[in-house]
Order: sequence, then structure tokens, then C-alpha cells
Amino acid sequence: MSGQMKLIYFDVKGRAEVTRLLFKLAGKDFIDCRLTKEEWEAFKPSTPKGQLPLLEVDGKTMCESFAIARYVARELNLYGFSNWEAAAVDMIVESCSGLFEQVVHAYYAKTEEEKAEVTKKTAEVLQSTEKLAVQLKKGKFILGDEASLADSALYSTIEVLQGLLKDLKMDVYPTISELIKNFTELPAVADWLKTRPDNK
Ligand SMILES: N[C@@H](CCC(=O)N[C@@H](CS)C(=O)NCC(=O)O)C(=O)O
Repeated sequence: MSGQMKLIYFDVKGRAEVTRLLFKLAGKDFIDCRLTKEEWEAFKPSTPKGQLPLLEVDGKTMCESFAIARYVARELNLYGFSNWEAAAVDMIVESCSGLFEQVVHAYYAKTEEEKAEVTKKTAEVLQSTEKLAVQLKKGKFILGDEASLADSALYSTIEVLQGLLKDLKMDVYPTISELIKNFTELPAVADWLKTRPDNK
């Protein structure tokens, strides 16, 4: 098991919340480092890709949000317990990675027309993710009785999308909606949602 891990990002949920939720789910301490714009400008040149989030662990620095989430999930036993379960988690994580492309489009969409276009595309990606979730879901969570990286990725990605796309309707994806509801009702998650910094 690695020493204490430091997750570095901005003071927003964005691409770091999936990993923050994993730490909370596992009850594992971590350093939740949130940089200001000025701190980031000074720090950026020394980082692997000039991007956040980063994970510092045992003197090493890791980039790419879903690589970080996968590393932390493996460390905290939130990546399933067989090769197939890990593959099921990966299928959902890859789908969330695809959804994150829409987060970027939504972030930069300025006009109502652009937002409507991104909402339409997001709905298509969500439809295929719903289809996948129906096939994979083994119980309250994707892997059955226990939440994993798959549930954290779904919740955190869709939360960001909903924040950016006000017309996005989730009730047409009942399986994803149920997974998210079950995830947010877990005591450790519910506690974090109540106490986390109030940011965008
Ligand atoms: N594929 C990367 C994308 C990282 C990325 O786009 N990070 C943005 C914030 S969400 C960033 O660092 N922006 C500040 C900058 O580029 O200076 C990941 O998933 O980590």
C-alpha cells in the first residue's frame, strides 16, 4: 500500500471528484490540495503535461484523471475482485471518459444553440451508457452489493454535466439514475456531499 497520497487540482469538482469520492468511500485519508489560479501558473511548468489533476505518491507524480482514479481504486480495492469485474469497471470508466468530452464542449458552449447541440450529443452518449449499465449492473451497484470506481465515475461525471447543461434530463436513463441514487445514499458519500467545499 502506498503512503499518504496528495491529489492536486483546482477548487472545483471537475476531473478530480471521481478520485476524491474514492478516498471518501474507502475512508482513506488524503491531501485534498486545491490550487488557486496564481498558484497553478507558478506550478504548471514543473508538471508532467502542464495539466491538472495530479496525484503525488511515494515521491512520484501521476497525471491524467482517469489513470489517477484507476490507480487509487486499485490501491483501495475499489476496482473489482476479478479480471472480469475490472473489465466491467473499465467499460464504465471509458464511457465516462467519452462523456467528459461533452463536458469540455458544454464548458465552451456560449450560445443557447451551442448548448442545445451539446445537450443532444450528450443524450446520445448517455443512451449508450445506459444500455451498457443495464447489461453490467449486478445489484445496487455495477458490481453488485459494493460500490466501485464504476459508480464513482458515473456519479461524478454526470454531476458535472448536469451543472453545465441545465436541460439535460436524467429520468430517461433509469438504470444510471438508480445507480447514482444508491451511490449518493452510501453514508460515506452522503457525508462528503454535505461537507465538501461548496464549489462548481
Ligand atoms: N486528459 C486530461 C485533461 C486534463 C485537463 O484538461 N486539465 C485542465 C483542467 S480540467 C487543466 O489542467 N487546465 C489548466 C491548464 O491547462 O493550464 C485528464 O483527464 O486529466
